[in-house]
Amino acid sequence: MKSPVRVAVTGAAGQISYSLLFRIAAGEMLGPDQPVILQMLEITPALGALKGVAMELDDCAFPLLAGMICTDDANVAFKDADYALLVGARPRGPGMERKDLLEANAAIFSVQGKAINDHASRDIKVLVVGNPANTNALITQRNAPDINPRQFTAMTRLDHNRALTQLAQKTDKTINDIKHLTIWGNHSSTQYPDIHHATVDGQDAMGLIDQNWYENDFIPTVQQRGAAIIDARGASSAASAANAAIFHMRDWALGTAEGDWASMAVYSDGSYGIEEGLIYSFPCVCKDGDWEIVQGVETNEFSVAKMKATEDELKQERDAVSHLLP
Ligand code: NAX
Repeated sequence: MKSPVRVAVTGAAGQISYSLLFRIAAGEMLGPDQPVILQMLEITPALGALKGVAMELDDCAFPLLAGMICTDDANVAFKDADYALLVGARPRGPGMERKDLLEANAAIFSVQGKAINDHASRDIKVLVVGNPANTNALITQRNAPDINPRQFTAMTRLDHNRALTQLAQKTDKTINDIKHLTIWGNHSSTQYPDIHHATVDGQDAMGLIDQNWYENDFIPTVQQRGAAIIDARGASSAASAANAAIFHMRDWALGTAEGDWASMAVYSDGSYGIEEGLIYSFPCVCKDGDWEIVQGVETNEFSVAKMKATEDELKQERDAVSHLLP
């Protein structure tokens, strides 16, 4: 058995974490031979609820759960952390403008970025789930100047998984038949789900569907899926979001499937003309605990316009909080 690694999870008493923590402790994120110590962060009023979650984790008697810390202090939660899943965020309240939401979250994620910078393992892998995820990841990264910016990512895997299922259902195949699908850009309604390079059972996906379905059904369905879940369930996606976080981290740590790629919002190096330094979702391949943006994916005029629109939104989000960035 390996020695335990430390996994920090914020928003640990929230609904996503209620699914996420149990799957991490069961070994689904880092493998069946990797013990974990869970370092769970919450705001002070939620510490009671967090204690209940910790009691339930105890009651699962997970063989891989080597320890737990419950805290409202980010410096404690991120101490020596090897992995961090930043789930907790400020939700949009009544009458709150987008700018207010960005600023409220900037306050949270700058504190957490500093705590990561000062206390976490130098090799930490960070995934931001809390919305607006890409810009929250950017704020976290900018507040952690001593850590390589490549170690800060945001989650578009839920969008990727949603797109896989929509395409599988349309073509009467399974998700196992689909490869090389990409979510570009922001985890928001401007994201661009791209199937121009996707194959379904070895055939070009675009040859199996018509452009009208692609533009007017598939793309909006994937973009608006979060709102559709809220309408149906009366609450936002939780188990599927936790599942996507597990897949993102598992692939980053243990590698993407042979012959395929995954969508990850990562630190842009200027690939595909996307401004350097934005946290933008690209097709990525992971190996040996590191990710690489897949190069040479052809983009037609339709794709370039959509990739640009979501890049523009990310620039606007960044500019709205630029006065708070170090
Ligand atoms: P909940 O409101 O159930 O839980 C959030 C938890 O975070 C709460 O317990 C709250 O006390 C805690 N929290 C707030 N501020 C904190 C801070 N400064 N430090 C530590 N904890 C803090 O929300 P949940 O449904 O779990 O969703 C969490 C976040 O994920 C939201 O921002 C949501 O918008 C986002 N999502 C992101 C998705 C993605 O694909 N990237 C999809 C699902 C989800 O909508």
